[in-house]
Amino acid sequence: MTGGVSSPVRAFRAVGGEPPVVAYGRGAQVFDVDGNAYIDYVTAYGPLILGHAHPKVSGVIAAAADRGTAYGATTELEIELAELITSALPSIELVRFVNSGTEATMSALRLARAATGRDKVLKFEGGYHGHADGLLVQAGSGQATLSLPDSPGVPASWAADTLLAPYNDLEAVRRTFEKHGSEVAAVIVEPVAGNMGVVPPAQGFLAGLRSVTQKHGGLLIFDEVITGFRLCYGGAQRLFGVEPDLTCLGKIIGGGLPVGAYGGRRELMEMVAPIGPVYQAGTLAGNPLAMAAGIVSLSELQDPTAYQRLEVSAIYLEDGLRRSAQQAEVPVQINRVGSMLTLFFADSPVVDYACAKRSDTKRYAKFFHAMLERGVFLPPSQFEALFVSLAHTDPDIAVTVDAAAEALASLRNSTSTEN
Ligand code: KE4
Repeated sequence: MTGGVSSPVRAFRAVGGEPPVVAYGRGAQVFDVDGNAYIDYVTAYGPLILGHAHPKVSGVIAAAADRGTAYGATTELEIELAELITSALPSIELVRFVNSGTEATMSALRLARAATGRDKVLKFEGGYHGHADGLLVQAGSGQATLSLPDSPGVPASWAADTLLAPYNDLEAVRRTFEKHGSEVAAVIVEPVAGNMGVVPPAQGFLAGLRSVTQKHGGLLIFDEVITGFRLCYGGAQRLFGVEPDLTCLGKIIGGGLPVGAYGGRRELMEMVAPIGPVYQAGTLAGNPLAMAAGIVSLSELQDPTAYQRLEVSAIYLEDGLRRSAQQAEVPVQINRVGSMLTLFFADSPVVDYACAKRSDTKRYAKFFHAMLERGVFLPPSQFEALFVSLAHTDPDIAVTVDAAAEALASLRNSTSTEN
């Protein structure tokens, strides 16, 4: 396997060292093949809001598998998950399931280009929307970690059709639209950025994107692959009260199995095959195992206390990390929205990718390993989000905060230039 991984960020290239091989997970913990236990805040980069191997999730997957794993035909499970999604996110009148977040954003962009007859797309520096060609232009996440501003193999013409603006810079977006407005098919945005580390939208930013796209006839696409059902049951669009034209989903809606989805207004989604001419397809799209896992995950999240419990746990963690950094006199910035957060080794607020990149990534690497040695598995990159799940208990967070206090204190005496 290239790099010994199935996805680059898992190789620990940004933090160094040999990544553990995981044997199994249970609740808030993962266990490696050497028997080491870790309190896990990677949570598979977002899907596992219920924690690892939740008995209800594992149970429905087993039951669905007993009946078969794929049919190449519609099942009632797809219809049930589609109904859960369309009722949770009213901006989605019709939805199409795919197998990953990448497929969801790639398909949504193809649809936006078809619907508008335009080619250009605007994304944000540090925004990551999967690895479809046109989106690997100064992407965040792995790209930011590997500091590959543009991936080789992406045709120059694709880069030319992808416009960039700094996240939270509405003026830059307006200027770009003044110049290219008639060519822009869509703006695609993470309504809360998770792939430059967590960066919340500035006041008015999302509403501003909504009005500038409406003014120029482009579509607004919310990439809610992370934020969908993470921040609240209706996603970021409910939390911030801004309705996109198209929404991309993934992660949580598959309960840890391969899934993605895109959806929006009926007249847009009816342009997609087999009703309309925009082609998109997938052998295992809507497969019964992922649908069953997604249904039970969303059902658990309908518990009215679920998001409150996540908020209380995340605040407990954020406060503990902040206090530990203050005691260690290590300057950090903590950005948190709901149960996703990032601790940046930075002196000033992180409001966009340029700020995030000024973080002391060497210090993050030291912190990461100091925490791993103490049984806490953080995302192996400064430019990822840390996720709290419903399985993280107060004792788990207390252990995490104690480990952070020791880890940060050990950093105080070492500067980032030391090896
Ligand atoms: P996938 O193709 O990895 O299922 O989804 C792509 C994607 C799309 N949109 C957003 C906002 C995303 O965060 C992602 C994937 N996230 C990354 C890291 N945050 C997944 C981890 C990985 O690449 O291994």
